[in-house]
Amino acid sequence: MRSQTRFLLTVGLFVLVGAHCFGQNPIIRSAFSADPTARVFGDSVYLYPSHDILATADRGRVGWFCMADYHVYASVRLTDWKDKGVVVSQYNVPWADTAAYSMWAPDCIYRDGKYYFYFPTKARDTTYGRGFSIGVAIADKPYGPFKPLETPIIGVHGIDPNVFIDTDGQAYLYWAEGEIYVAKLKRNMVELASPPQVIAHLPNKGLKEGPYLFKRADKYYLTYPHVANKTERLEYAVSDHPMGPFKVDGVIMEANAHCWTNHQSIIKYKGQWYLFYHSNDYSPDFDKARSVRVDSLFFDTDGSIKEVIPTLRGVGITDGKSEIQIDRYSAISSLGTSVSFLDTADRFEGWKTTLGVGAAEGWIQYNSVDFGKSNLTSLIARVKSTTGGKLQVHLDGVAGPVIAEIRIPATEGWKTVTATVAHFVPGVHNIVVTSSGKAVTELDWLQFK
Ligand code: FUB
Repeated sequence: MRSQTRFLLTVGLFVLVGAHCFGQNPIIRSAFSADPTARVFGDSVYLYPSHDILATADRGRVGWFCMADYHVYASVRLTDWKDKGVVVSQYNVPWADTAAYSMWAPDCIYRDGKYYFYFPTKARDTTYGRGFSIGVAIADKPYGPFKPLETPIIGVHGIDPNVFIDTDGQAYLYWAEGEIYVAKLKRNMVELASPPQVIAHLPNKGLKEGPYLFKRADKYYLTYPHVANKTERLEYAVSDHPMGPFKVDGVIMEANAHCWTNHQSIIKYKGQWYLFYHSNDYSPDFDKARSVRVDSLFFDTDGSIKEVIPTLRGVGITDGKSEIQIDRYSAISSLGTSVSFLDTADRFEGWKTTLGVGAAEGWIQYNSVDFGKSNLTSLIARVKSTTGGKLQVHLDGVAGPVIAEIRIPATEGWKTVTATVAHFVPGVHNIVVTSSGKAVTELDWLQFK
């Protein structure tokens, strides 16, 4: 639903419950986003992704990546991402080729009171070399305004910059150009302090790009997308030193057949590790229009990274009083339930769940809903069913107690109906919606009151 009423209702709700929603994947719902670099600055996480747009005959190259600028997003809870606006555009980079639309994967890092934003793009003339150069823009705040420098970093050619500052204060720049490169940075963060060197002992077959290095318990983890088979999967190698030698250690996330690229960053925030990555949720037929996701990441006792299985549910606790987008499910029945776009002409409208598909009873589960402490007595749901039907909401499992029954009158269009909450149980719970009978019913969202 995209009416002014819904907008006002949502704004009102944000004010009331404090924007405690949108923890699900993808996390950026208003535009395409890719190549996410997440950074913890102060008490917030700042997200610096690439910004995919669609190329047209007079903008970029149709069928290829097209990126003109970068936005930064911020969140404290990782469940509500605020777009803080454009930080750098190809039109305000003095040396950039504005016909290139090649503002690929960026990074941002803090040092000595300044925020340094690193980005690759193509230069207008070949003085800096052919192909991609890497530029820097500097700001006093993580959301800008960023001022791009007059020239790119001299001596660096390639894409996907990543900067790491070690505990001894030495900064390193990583980037990709077929291989993954590293060089020390001077204290000024914008000049190389050592010649570029290739990071050895990484897989020698299949493209590697998107380096992102982090340190944990004195080990340096170099993570990178690698085409081990047909599309990119996220892998990592470990070392005792930021420049290597590295030893390949495993897979962080398996390849996704629908999206050729993937691109990662890993942060620890409030005691939990998170993997930011991308897929093409809003653009299933064109994988150069991507969307950023986040899932939790865990380590084994030996320090190895446990493989992350991508989820739609994502991270964080969803406020029971917000619109619960149950189509971003934690689990779903193999029969009787399906998830599809609400409107294929405007996919940013999001998704809906259909239950009773193929006359089979189905279910869908959504984890970690916070009911709070005060009594929630009713449930509203946005639903549709041409025959009319009934849905049941269970607590903590398909066999768990039914806390509400949603009766749906026969309707051609979407309708908001109210149900009584039979058994209120405070705290954080998983909820399961089941179809009752064999009627086909559609559910957009539900919300406790
Ligand atoms: O977004 C353009 C390119 O695709 C990035 O620079 C690569 O890492 C890949 O994600």
